[in-house]
Amino acid sequence: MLRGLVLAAFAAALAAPASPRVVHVSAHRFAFEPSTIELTVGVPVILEVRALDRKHGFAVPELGIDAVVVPGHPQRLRVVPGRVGSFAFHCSVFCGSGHDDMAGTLVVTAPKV
Ligand SMILES: [Cu+2]
Repeated sequence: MLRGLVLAAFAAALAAPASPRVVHVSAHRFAFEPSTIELTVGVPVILEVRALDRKHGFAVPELGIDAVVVPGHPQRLRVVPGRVGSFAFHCSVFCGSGHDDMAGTLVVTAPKV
């Protein structure tokens, strides 16, 4: 009986979807860190974007993402990359003289076999 319960719990744990990997991204004048984020096609991730100094934006136009981030309120953006490629992201909220330099790339690769 007990053994059956243990096996059932084990099977349930195997069946439960793993929680997505969380990728921490910080935004500050005038950069994102990291500026290159590597993702895998079909694998969900949470991009947790934090503003460290003032309001910034995190936009990935090709993926339809445009979020405003203010200090103290991280944005959790769920992304499931649909295809291989490089997708530019940038700050979409004017934040000062170096705003145009705030950019980076999501690099999406095929799953490793
Ligand atoms: Cu900006």
